[in-house]
Amino acid sequence: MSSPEQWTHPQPGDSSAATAAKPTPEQVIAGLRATSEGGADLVQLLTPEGERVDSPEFDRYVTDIDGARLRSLFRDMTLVRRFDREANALQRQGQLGIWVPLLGQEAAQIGAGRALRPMDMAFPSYREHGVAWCRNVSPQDLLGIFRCSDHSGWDPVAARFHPYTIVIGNQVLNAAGYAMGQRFDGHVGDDDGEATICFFGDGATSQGDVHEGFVWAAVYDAPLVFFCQNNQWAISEPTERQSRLPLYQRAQGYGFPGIRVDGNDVLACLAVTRWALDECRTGNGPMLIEAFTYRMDAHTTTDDPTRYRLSDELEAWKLKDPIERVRAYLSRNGLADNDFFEEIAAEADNFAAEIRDFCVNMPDPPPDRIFSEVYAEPSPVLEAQRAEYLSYLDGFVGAGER
Ligand SMILES: Cc1ncc(C[n+]2csc(CCOP(=O)(O)OP(=O)(O)O)c2C)c(N)n1
Ligand SMILES: [Mg+2]
Repeated sequence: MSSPEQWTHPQPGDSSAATAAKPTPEQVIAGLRATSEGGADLVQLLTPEGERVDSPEFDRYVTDIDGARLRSLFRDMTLVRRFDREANALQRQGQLGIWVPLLGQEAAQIGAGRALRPMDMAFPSYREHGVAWCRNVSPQDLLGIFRCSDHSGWDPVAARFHPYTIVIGNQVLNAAGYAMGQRFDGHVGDDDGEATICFFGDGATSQGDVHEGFVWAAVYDAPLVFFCQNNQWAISEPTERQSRLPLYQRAQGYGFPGIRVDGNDVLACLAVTRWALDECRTGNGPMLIEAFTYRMDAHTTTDDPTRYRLSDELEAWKLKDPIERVRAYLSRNGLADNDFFEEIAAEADNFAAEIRDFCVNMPDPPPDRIFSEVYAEPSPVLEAQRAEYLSYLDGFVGAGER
């Protein structure tokens, strides 16, 4: 495969022979495309067909993943997908203001989420419902955000999961600062150390905040795993419009390691993220992981991807489905039978019914909640604002029923 790294770039003073080594238009196209293909550097432990690939480097990070644990990862991915599909349907029925689908990204999120230790901290963007699941943030709390009745229903310190961030790339700065704090507070340096993980997309890598976060984390050796889910699209912009080289290679320019993992392979994502977190907790951070995956649905429920991408691309990625390859592996190796798969399907159905019931009956939060949840301590100014707002609301017909 032709890739940008293989080309000879003319330097000042180069002879015309060197200039003649400029890439042809075909090479340019192939090279740009090379940023959106798995490539030789892709870490993979489970093929799309569900076959185990040996990895001398990463097998040791998943030696504990026996049949039971793999079944558990399968369950995580199945339930999270079911939650996602139910929430998508709820939006279509007017029960949510908007939904941000994770379809196709289950392995990246469950692999990374299950690699975290309790004291590690995670900073999501807005699509990380699978990581939220691993941090025990309830799906009901997520629904509050998308029903627009809540900003964030969980305690980020207790959950070790920061509120969702919609401003692209902004959480990278928050995470860099947090990880620098972990280092300054002496929580890094041995196997008991802490680490931080920060999730963002391929499009976010073009944001200044991400660049600044990379610089700060690098020069302060922050214990931070940058976890980029390259789902090939930033709304309607393909990855080729974000970078001339594979995203994981960006890390080199900042002086820390970058690695590309098959983002549809839950085992590889688990192994690579465990490795990267371990490096960070023992003082060798930061690290960049590019999880190579695909957004199988729309960007959000307000988007129509048929306007900018071809359906054959989606069809090709369906063959790399993150859940199906685990199902194939479990079945082929006699680690799960039909009863198991039926049990999980039934659990997913019940879970979806619970989600639906909760969502349609979700109470609106009391109107003064915005005054009680923003600052740690009340203040006279805040109290005055609260009183003024409540008396304003009392002026409306039916206010007494509140
Ligand atoms: C600073 C900023 N600019 C623009 C937007 C609008 N916006 C929302 S999502 C998005 C694309 C992000 O793509 P990517 O980083 O690849 O993440 P993905 O949605 O694919 O997970 C954009 C441009 C925003 N939310 N914040
Ligand atoms: Mg993207």
